[in-house]
Amino acid sequence: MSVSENVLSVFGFDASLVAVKSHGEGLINHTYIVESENNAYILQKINTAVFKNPVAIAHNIQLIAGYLASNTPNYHFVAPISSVHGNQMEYIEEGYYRVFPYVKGSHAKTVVQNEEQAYEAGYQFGLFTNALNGLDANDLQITIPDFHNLTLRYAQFELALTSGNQDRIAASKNQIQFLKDHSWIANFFEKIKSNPNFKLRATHHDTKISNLLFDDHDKGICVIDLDTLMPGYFISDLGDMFRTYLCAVSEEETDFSKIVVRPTIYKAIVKGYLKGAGNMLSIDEADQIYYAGLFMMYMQALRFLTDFINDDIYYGAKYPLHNFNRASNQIKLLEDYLQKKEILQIEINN
Ligand code: GN1
Ligand code: MG
Repeated sequence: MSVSENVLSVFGFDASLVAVKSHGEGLINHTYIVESENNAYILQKINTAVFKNPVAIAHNIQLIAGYLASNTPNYHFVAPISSVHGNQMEYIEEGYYRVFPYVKGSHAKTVVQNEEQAYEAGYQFGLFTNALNGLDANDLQITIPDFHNLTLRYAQFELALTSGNQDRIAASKNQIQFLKDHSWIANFFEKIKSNPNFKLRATHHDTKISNLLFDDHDKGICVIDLDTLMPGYFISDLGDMFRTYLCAVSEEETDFSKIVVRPTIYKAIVKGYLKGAGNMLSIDEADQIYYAGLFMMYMQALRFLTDFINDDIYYGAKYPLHNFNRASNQIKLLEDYLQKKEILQIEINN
């Protein structure tokens, strides 16, 4: 997909003076880098099949930009650039677009290579939620209803088993059985939802490593991609770090022998997160640090397998077994994580 001259001009770019290239590996939005002679920008087209109310995204970004500016003015926040009409988001040719400045001297990573990077990411995402601790999370709008509602994700999985592609259901027999056998992970989430000591917080909901910008010394500069910023529980952010950093290979890996949880990375994430979070977590919340990983790995396995059974309607697929493989990958990760429970808990108590 390419970007039209019209879209570029709404954000003040002259198509003959900029170079536009696809950027990043996100599954949902289309992201481009726009380079002029002296500057670079990130242009994004929002996927409106997923984000049905893009105006909610713009509302949230503006709300927290204002909140951070008055409460923690030193916090590095990347606000969108206004269009020639003065808007931070524009509806052009049946699509919603926005532009961010490219943060100079920054780079993004696709995998966590060492403990220092894991600590730094944990720290930055903890700091982010902590900086917004005083904001009433209910003032944020919901950009994707029930996004991390594991109860609903389980119900969607069960529905797919009755109405989905029968051949794909048959091919997924083992994965389906595994997910059913571990439905206690979904049941436990119900306890969390009804526990008043679990606070609804301003939650990022997509803490993969490429959503943190690093400087040349591998220190974090700021978190990016605030489309799924909504009220949520801390287990979403901490859990997605476990899900995406603990293993040296990603959810795309199909050689499952490489899927191994690294306890030292677990310890580094937790240390960093708790440092950034300060004393924000309640005792009940802090008791569920390990559960955060179960929650996110299990949910992602459910989502990938459900999508495979539903003929890839949500994520799409680069090859026929793509979502099947990603689900199997996440199940393998969850198995190793379950098996290492004791070791991981010893790590954080030391
Ligand atoms: C999607 O598009 P991306 O990669 O930022 C998804 C996340 C999943 C992730 C899995 C809005 O994120 O929830 O964890 O894929 N985002 C949405 O790779 O569904
Ligand atoms: Mg994202």
